Amino acid sequence: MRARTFVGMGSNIDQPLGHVRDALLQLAALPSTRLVAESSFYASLPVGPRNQPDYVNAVAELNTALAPLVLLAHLQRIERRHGRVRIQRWGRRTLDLDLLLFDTRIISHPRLRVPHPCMHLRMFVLAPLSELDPEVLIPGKGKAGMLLDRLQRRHEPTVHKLMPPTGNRN
Ligand code: A4P
Ligand code: MG
Repeated sequence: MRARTFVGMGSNIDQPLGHVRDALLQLAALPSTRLVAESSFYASLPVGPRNQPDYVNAVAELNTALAPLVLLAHLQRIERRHGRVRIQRWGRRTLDLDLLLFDTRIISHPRLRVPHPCMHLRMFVLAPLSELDPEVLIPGKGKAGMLLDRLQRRHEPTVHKLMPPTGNRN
C-alpha cells in the first residue's frame, strides 16, 4: 500500500535556499518514493527564539511505499548530510525535515508524532501546504486551507512567497 505524505522543509543558515533545493532532489531520490509536488519557497519569520535569521520554508508531497518510521529515518539521514547539528530546540538549523502528514493516520510513537505537533498553528507550514492542496485534512484539526484562513484573519502575515517551485519531479 502506498501513502500520500507531506514533508515540511525549513532552513535558516548557510544559504537556506540551497539546502531546501537539495533536499527536494534527495527526497525525489528516496527508494520506493515519488516526489509528486513541491510548493513555492516561502520566507518566514522565526517561530521560537527570535534571535535567529528568517527561514526559507517549503512543503513536498510524496507518494511512498515506505513505513512511517523508515521514512523518518531517511529524513534524518538527509538532515545529517546537510550538517544538521541539534543546538537549541526551535533554534537555527541548516535543514529541518518534518513528516507533517501520513495519509490521514494519527501516529503517537516516542520518535514520531503525526500530524506534526503544532503544524495547524504555523503559517510557515499551512501556506505551502495549502498551495499544494487546501482541502488536505489535518486529522483532528481540519482542512489546511480553512486553518490558514483562520490564522490569517487573526494575525499579521509572517510568511511571504519568495520564489516559485523548482520543478523537480520523478
Ligand atoms: N519527531 C517526532 N515527530 C516528528 C515528525 N512528525 N517529523 C521527533 C520529524 N521528527 C519528528 O526533532 C526532534 C525529534 O522530533 C526527532 O528526534 C524526531 O524523532 P528535531 O528536528 O531534532 O528538533 P527540532 O526541529 O528543533 O524540534 P521540533 O519540536 O521538531 O521543532 P519544529 O516543530 O520542527 O520547529 N520558524 C520558522 N519560520 N520556520 C521553521 O521551519 N522551525 C522550527 C522547528 C522552529 N521555528 C521555525 C521553523
Ligand atoms: Mg523538526
